[in-house]
Amino acid sequence: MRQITSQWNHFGRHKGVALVTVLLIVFLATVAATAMVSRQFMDVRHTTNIINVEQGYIALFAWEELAKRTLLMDTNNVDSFTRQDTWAMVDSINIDNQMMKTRLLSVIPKVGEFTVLEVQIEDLQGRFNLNNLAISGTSIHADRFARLLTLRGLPPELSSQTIDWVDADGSRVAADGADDDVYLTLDPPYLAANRQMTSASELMHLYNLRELSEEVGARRNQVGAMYGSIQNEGQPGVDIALTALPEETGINVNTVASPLVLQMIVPDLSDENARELYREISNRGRRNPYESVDEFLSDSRVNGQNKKNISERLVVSSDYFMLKIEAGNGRMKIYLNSILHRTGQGAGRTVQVIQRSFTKWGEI
Ligand SMILES: [Ca+2]
Ligand SMILES: [Ca+2]
Repeated sequence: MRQITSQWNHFGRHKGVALVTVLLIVFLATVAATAMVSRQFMDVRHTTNIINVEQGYIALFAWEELAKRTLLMDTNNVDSFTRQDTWAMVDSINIDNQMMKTRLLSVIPKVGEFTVLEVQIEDLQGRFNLNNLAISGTSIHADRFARLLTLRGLPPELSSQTIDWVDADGSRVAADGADDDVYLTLDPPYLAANRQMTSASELMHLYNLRELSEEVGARRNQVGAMYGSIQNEGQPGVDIALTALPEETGINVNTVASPLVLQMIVPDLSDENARELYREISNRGRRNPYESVDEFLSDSRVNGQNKKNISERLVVSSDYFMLKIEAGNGRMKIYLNSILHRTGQGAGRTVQVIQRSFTKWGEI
């Protein structure tokens, strides 16, 4: 009897081992199958993402082409530019006319599954071009930039340091400047650009803006808001005043980017007058832009100033524009910032893209 029990126990142990082995195999098979399904799912997602991104780029370039043609239509019709021109109908800095915005968005075609969520074409000549500071022989640009810094309570030495950043030599333009001789003493050492800026964000490398301390951080934010990398939540666009363009450019009085730009052009223009004049310029109809700089100078708020000094390097037409697009297909969002340059005259006029980035906020 004891022998039979022992045999049964022996048989039971074997059965237990077989069961565990079967369970182990089932477990391993399940793990392998799950891994395969998961891998397949990842592959499908990966492929979908690649298709989405490629479709997105195609859509962005199609809309960019549309913007170029819109700009050409305008340049063929009129010689002056206002914020009420076709291209400027959508302007997230000045979106008083919501209906206009909706209308323009509705005529921009869908490309694939992508639709435009936000579009803006801004006249970059409504801002101060930092590369003007590399032009020698005129003091008007340096004067305007210094005034801009004063208006925002920024340290005046940033003016000399910006000039040194873009001028060709490696030595300081003034005692409070900073050129190669200063940057080479830093740890790690670096050189000033000593050529035109390709982006206004190069300002962040200036000697007095390079640190990430709390005090300098506030200053960096103020400067960032002036070229648009930081959005002022309460009043977006109120500080917009700076850009970097590849040649000397005048400021278009029909498309000044903010009241701040007007105060930079016209010394002693009060905050209230600047806001009022900016609002008027923004609302001037397409048929009523300033035809000449003299017409702008005849405004009573500008009148009385030293007109000769003010009028220098002011214009009523523009050749540089920034296109900003935010688009989506319900699953992802894509962004485009392009600088468009108009060249040539009459029938030979063309619009070319001279710079592109795909970030949310273009630091241009
Ligand atoms: Ca230099
Ligand atoms: Ca220098």
